[in-house]
Amino acid sequence: MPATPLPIVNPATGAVVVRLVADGPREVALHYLAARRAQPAWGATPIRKRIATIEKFREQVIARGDTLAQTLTQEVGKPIRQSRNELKGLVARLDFFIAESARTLREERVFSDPAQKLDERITHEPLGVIANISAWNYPYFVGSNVFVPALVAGNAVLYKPSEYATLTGRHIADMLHAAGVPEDVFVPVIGGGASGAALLSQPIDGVFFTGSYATGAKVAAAAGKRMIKVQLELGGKDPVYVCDDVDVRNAAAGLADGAFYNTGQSCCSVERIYVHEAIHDAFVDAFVAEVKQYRVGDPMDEATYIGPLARAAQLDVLRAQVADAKRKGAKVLLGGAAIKRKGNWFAPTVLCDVDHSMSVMRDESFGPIIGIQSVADDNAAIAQMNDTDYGLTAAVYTRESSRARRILARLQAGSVYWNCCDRVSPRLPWSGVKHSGIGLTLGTMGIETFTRPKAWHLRSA
Ligand code: TXE
Repeated sequence: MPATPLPIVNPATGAVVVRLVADGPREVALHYLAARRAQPAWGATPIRKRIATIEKFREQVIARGDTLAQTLTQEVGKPIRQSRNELKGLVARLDFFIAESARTLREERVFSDPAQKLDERITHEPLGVIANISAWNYPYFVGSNVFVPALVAGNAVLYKPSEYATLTGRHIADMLHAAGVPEDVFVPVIGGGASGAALLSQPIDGVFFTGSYATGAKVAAAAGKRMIKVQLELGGKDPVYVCDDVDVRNAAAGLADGAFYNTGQSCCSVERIYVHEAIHDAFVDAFVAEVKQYRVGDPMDEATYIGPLARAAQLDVLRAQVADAKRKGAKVLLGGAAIKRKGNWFAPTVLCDVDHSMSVMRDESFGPIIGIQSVADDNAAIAQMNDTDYGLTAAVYTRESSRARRILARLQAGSVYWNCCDRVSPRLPWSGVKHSGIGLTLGTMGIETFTRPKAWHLRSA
């Protein structure tokens, strides 16, 4: 079979950075065999030694910070300051796993009765060889949510970075190997969808995926037949409701950042805003004023806030959403079209007079575009926020905590926010409902998830 070329393209310029070759079925099978052979010794290594490799990996991330940030910006178009923020966040995430893993995975005695001479215990066994099929929007983050606790728990990891974040993925592999993780225990698999599919055809013990609902459904189908553990972090259409009692300018500033940070390509980017009718017009004015200040331009420039889209294909999705919304009566307050320059550029776009007949309020946009809809009251807001196939995050802005709690309790989402948005904490589980996924990462539950519990019933003679 001929080798599949994998050109790495800078999305800000359209220039080819480097030409690679994707791993085909044969290479993927060899990677799998190497990982299978190496896993038992890694699983038998004391956990404190495995954690020590993550401590060394943390040192590498800090020491190589500038190069890592530049590669990320060159490869996915993330503005350089935001690339550095991602790395800072990565270090905080590593700190969490380093501090919590040994305690979370220790052997537990859950029952003991000397009269019956009985002891009941739980140990956490590694799953074995797992596939980590990852995304490009926060490649250091979303990968580390999986491969760090998976390695600490004693698994071998076949890591497939997104084809849009391949160079970033290779940096991760270099740093882990330099930190002492054996090369056959963390194995990068380079390529696109075909390499991912080849990985799924190997007799792996689990698959942990971040990406689109459409691909996630294929991954789940492949895993279902094989009865292996499957975890999916998929898309979102994350809504926010702004109540009538807020400081309008503060709320507008926070939500514009939530919608446009990372050029609107975060898992938990704000994708739709519902505003109480009493403050709707004032909020829209403040929001548009905020977005107008954002600097669009070369992502390597320190002053840039909005860069190109990582994937050219998304330009058509955004164009179609704007055209559909305009046809159905939406008003374009800002932007509304691609920017004519080399690379994948779309102008920051704000739409009002939108409703749920429009794709922009129901389908994932994943770009610098937002619809703002007026609502009559809290009940109307809740109904609209839940009117979607997705359920990753949802937020409410209000001064009143009891009102916030009442609303948040009724929202169908894995994470809910009061007076904040677009936020992930290593201490809290990260999960979605409906088409946003199954399973979870992060929190101590996100460490346990890479193990299977073994139940010990011990009766002494
Ligand atoms: O996703 P894909 P893409 C959403 C977002 C984005 C859209 C498409 O809306 O615009 O998905 O992004 C691998 N078997 N999110 O194209 O196709 C692929 O190589 C096995 C939201 O990046 O789902 C990559 O490594 N693997 C999300 C990974 O799957 C396959 C973050 C994801 O690719 C495969 C990213 C197959 N048949 C995208 N086909 C979030 N939660 O933030 C592809 N892959």
